[in-house]
Amino acid sequence: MNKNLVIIGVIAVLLIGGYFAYQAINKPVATVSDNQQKQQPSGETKTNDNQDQTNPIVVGVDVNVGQTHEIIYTDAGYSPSMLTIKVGDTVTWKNQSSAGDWVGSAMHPTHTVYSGTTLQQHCPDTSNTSFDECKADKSGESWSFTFTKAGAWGYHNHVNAKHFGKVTVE
Ligand SMILES: [Cu+2]
Repeated sequence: MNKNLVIIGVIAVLLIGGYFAYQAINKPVATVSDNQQKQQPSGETKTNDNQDQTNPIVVGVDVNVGQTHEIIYTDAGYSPSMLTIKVGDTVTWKNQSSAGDWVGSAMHPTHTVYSGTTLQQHCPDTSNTSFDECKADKSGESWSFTFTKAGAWGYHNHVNAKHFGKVTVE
């Protein structure tokens, strides 16, 4: 009798204790996770909306727009004398020499290599498409040309042809 009562008592204590322990463990956890699950979806939705709105701007930045490169002309010549650029890029020659600078496509004196036309045929080059400045600029002036053809394009100073350089367009 006593043994049975003890066993029943132990089982009862374990069941009751286990029930309260189960309630104590699960209730707070369930409440916290419920609150987190209710809060997070609205927050994540707003974050995703913001990312969707900014993505097109990031793609726009990646679009290749023609870059501008500088070549300085001094009494020593062109620097850099060799330059590699991309199709659509622009090169600006800045005359910091004490004399004139007339940037002209190879070969001197005809300037036919880039355009296929001679200096006499394409100057004055009002459309600025023949890779020929068509006049000598003065110290402190500059001239820009946008390359639309891939290739290795030699050039020189038409009024001082010992100064020359090359623009490689990829
Ligand atoms: Cu020339």
